[in-house]
Amino acid sequence: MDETKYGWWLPVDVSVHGARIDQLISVVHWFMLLLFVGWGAFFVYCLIKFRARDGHQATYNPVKGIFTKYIEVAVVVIEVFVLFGLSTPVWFAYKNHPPAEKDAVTIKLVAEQFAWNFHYSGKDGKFGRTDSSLMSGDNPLGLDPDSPEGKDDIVTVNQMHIPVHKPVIIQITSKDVIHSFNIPVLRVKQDTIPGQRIPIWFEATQTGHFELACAQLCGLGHYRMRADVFIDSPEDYAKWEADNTPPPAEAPAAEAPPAPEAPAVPAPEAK
Ligand SMILES: [Cu+2]
Repeated sequence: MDETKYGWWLPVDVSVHGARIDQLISVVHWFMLLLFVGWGAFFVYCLIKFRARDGHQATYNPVKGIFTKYIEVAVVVIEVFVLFGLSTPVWFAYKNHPPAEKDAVTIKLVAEQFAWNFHYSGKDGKFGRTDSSLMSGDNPLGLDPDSPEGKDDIVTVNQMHIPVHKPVIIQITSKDVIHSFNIPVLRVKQDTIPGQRIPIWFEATQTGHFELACAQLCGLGHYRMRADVFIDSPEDYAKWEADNTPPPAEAPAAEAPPAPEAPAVPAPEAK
């Protein structure tokens, strides 16, 4: 993983939609800093101004001042603006504009304690049938081996490969408890809810090796529930896909080699 992309501040943003989110985070934090310093200074001013001293008793009565009232109203107005004027439009712009499925790479993700199982549809673009009754240690997604669409599917654990400059839609769900799918560099975070398939999307702007972390305390192994995120160039992605696609004619190929051997073995026995 490229550790240099993570530091004390926000990690590098490698998503198309992330800039507006970062801008929002920045506005909110500067505003909070202003409030913190402003109200802190006001608090210290009150401590000094109304303290007990020689010939003067400490006062606890509310002081009616028109100036602080103006400040309070201004803070409320700014907060309403931050919420409805800045945050809501950013949220709507992202949530109301999912990429078209035909232009995107669609991946299914099933989270479990404590791993991320990715399911790629493979070359045919169709996901094989999955069934929870088929789930096992070797088959974490319960992929039906008889499903024709599933023959070329790719299943990975804790490894996510995506192409750069192409929208990606991930249909996320969970096997057991609520987890949270969080890739900080892509500015995406979404809870994974058992029984629900929730789409989340993004488009990466640069290649690299990053990290996906579970952002919801989900059990004793939560701390190690992470995955490697590889944002590949189109060529590297195609190569990865080709290298990891199960051999297309797996069943006939497996039967074919024993066939020539088969006569050879009984032959000596026959003699
Ligand atoms: Cu988790």
